[in-house]
Amino acid sequence: MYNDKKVVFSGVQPSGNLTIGNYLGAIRNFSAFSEEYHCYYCVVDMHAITVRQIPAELRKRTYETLALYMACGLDPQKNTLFVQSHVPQHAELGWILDCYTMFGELSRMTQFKDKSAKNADNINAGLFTYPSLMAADILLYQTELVPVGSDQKQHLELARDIANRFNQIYGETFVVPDGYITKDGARIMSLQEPAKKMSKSDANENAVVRILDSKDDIIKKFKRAVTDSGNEIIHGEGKEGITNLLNIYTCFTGKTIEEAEKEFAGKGYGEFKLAVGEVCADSLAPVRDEFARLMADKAYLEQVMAQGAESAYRHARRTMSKVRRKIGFTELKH
Ligand code: AQP
Repeated sequence: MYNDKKVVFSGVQPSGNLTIGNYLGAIRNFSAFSEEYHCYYCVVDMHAITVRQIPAELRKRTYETLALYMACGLDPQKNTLFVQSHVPQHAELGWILDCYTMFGELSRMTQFKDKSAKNADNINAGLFTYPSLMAADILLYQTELVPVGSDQKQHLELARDIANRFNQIYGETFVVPDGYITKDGARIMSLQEPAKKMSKSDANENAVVRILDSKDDIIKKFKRAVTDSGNEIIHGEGKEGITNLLNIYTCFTGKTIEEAEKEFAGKGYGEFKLAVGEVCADSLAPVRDEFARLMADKAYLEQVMAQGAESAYRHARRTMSKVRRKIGFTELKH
């Protein structure tokens, strides 16, 4: 515990322009914790390099992701907003936890299988050990709660297993974290292949709606969304495309699926897709405006980064000193 408040931690990779999946599954839910918890929201640039990045792009997206956190309502005075590589204890604990994570456990991770298939020419060790670095991110701050989309469930389970294993060997060291996965928004699917989750690094631009897309682009993408050969706007099996659109619509309007189905009963796919596009674009408009304002003030973003790194570093250092002592590393005496 830190300042007597329980801790919330979550992160987003600056590996592309963020999508409404990242927004609805994760970032939008972050600010609800700011009053009650000590919140650490991290731009996880070290995770991003498990896939080859263009350096200038990575740098730019790191600033953008931080600005998006704030544009989505995270006040840097109430939340610790920081960049992972600015706090070296992430790498340090990541390595230590690698030694408490089993090869078999990592081999079972579906994200590793998916990303290896997508990046067959660069299946590096970092891609494989990604989950133990993620465990380090979380455990470093003695985190109680991790708000994430449902695709991170498996990694989170592994973080819990690693924490329990470490605690069993050395006695209480880490808080064992719980996931916080909202029911709606937990899994937004691709607009072109609704069986696949929407991913910011998808090569097909029509599959992905980005938080910063213009209203015109958002509407165009929804108009092109894959549906099915029927004509009813209802959710369920065989209607994966429509189910995804209904889910997105309800996330932005706060309506239930049943209410949305009733609203569009007897209407055509075209009218429905346009309505989803409109509500999505209009809901994101204030985020886009605030993002543009923040990006124009790089000095302020750098100030937030520095302040966040300092606060995260202070907490991370305390956990690391405990971990180092427990595993038998020697102290450097001055
Ligand atoms: N489609 C999604 N639906 C709901 N939540 C999602 N998240 C990601 N995609 C969806 C949630 O967003 C947070 C940040 O994700 P990340 O950047 O750490 O990595 P990711 O899960 O690998 O996201 P992407 O968009 O698929 O990135 P790339 O293409 O780089 O791999 C997490 O909480 C995640 O659950």
